[in-house]
Amino acid sequence: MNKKISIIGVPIDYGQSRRGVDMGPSAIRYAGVSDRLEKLNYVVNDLGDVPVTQLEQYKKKNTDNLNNLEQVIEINENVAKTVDQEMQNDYFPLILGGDHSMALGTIAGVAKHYQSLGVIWYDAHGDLNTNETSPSGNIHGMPLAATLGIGHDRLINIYGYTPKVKPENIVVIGARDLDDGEKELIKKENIKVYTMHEIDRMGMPKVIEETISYLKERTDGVHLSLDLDGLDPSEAPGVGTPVIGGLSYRESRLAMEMLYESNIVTSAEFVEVNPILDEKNKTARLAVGLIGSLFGEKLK
Ligand code: 4U7
Ligand code: MN
Ligand code: MN
Ligand code: MN
Repeated sequence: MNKKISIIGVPIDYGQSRRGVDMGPSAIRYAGVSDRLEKLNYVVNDLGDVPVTQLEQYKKKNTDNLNNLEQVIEINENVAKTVDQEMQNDYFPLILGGDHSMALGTIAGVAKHYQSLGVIWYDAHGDLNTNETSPSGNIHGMPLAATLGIGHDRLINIYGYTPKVKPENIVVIGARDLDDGEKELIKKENIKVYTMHEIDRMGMPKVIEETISYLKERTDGVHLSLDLDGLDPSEAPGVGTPVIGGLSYRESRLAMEMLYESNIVTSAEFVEVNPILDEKNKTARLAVGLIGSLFGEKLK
């Protein structure tokens, strides 16, 4: 794994409706992410946060069933530029969120560095809505569709190009709350999805083994997009859209350890940590534990 890591905070909460997720990057830093990585002998460069204008300074607005569209676009253009720059300087981008709409920017910045980027979407949700299928108008439910080039023009064209990722290069892990439009899209584009049902039947080791060999065959880099709501809310309560019946910390840690061993992950983001909804920063601490595992920490 790349021994130089850039930490980039994205304190965005415009992509959803619950305030507080903008404090996610601070909470993860407070839980000790840099120390943890430095102990593993990485050079860690914390760039601070991508600038975000506070919502109070804007008038809340909905355009074509897209809440806060202008703010989300503006921030994500900056996210893409920052991520792109860090990759050009040979740093592994580790992006902390913030609501999941930030994946529009992270993947835009990452994907241009590869011929055929793979994406692991670790999440209770598919985030495969468009403004036409979304029941909420919240953009954090749309970024994966947008990276495929599906959805509103403004969302798919972030950082000036589309599509960013091919549907056959995506693996969704942990899904248990998919909207009808998302299910249709999964079928139509033949997207690989491991729902909780499959994970329960197969076990996490098999799911990750399959994911690794599937992505190794067809990609030259892999972005991990981990939404903390993929974990069960009994363990990770600090998220805005919790769904019961989720992955355990232990399963998730194992998944990260296996990904480390495979050496396929080339960029990563940990998103949707909401300290206001959390219990004593538990969810941020889980995020740091998962980050440690992804970068090679083993508790032995
Ligand atoms: B997250 C939802 F309807 N699908 O689109 C939507 F259930 O980034 C939730 O995964 C989206 O947390 C959750 O609003 C987005 C809803
Ligand atoms: Mn989610
Ligand atoms: Mn998500
Ligand atoms: Mn969420």
